[in-house]
Amino acid sequence: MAEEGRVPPGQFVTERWPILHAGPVPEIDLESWRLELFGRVEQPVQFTYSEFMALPQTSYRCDIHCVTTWSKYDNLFEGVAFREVLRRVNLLPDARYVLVHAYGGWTTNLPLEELLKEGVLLAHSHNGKSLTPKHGWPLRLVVPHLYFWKSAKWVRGLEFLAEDVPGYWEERGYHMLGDPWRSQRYRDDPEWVNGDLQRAQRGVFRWYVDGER
Ligand SMILES: Nc1nc2c(c(=O)[nH]1)N[C@H]1C(S)=C(S)[C@@H](COP(=O)(O)O)O[C@H]1N2
Ligand SMILES: [Mo]
Repeated sequence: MAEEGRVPPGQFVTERWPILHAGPVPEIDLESWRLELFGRVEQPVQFTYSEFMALPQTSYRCDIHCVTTWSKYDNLFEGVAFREVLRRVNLLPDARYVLVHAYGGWTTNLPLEELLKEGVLLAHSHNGKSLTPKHGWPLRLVVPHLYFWKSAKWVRGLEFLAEDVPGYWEERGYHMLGDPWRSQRYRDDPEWVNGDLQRAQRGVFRWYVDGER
């Protein structure tokens, strides 16, 4: 039974976990994998995979809401809280935004304060299993309270910025914040053509059948 108010406007609930991304799944080697924190910081910081995995681990259960209208309930993500990662870097006082960089060159932008909220993780596991490459292995961002396109897969860098700059989908018309409860799918600016954007996303949309790798 659907709980009243659990699904944001315009969303339907699926049991499956669709896969959406632009471009191919990047090939990543754990030996050379790094997570880099850079930009408006006193000193850039890098983690190797083992250094990252040695950080305090946490888990968070959440619903996820994709802008293409599917929602999936009860996802248990495991990883390191964004707040915990942030403790390892000294930000300059004007750092207000983050541009998240993925292997393969994809990006997404978020206000820093959104990343400090509860449940924001850099996750390596979902429902007790390591993420599959298609879902962002070895490490993805999870921002449960925003549309799921903000949850970058294959994260390699967090760039701290003084000004907000649009990432990959945001440049193509998606909202700069993306709050599903306020239906912030597209940028308000009439200059952004939503039809083209929807066609572009349809091209990368895949249904994932549970158990398929
Ligand atoms: N690196 C990267 N991360 C990405 C994307 C992408 O194209 N590249 N797509 C985003 C979008 S639009 C969605 S809805 C979610 C989908 O995650 P999933 O494939 O695990 O369901 O990943 C997000 N993270
Ligand atoms: Mo998406």
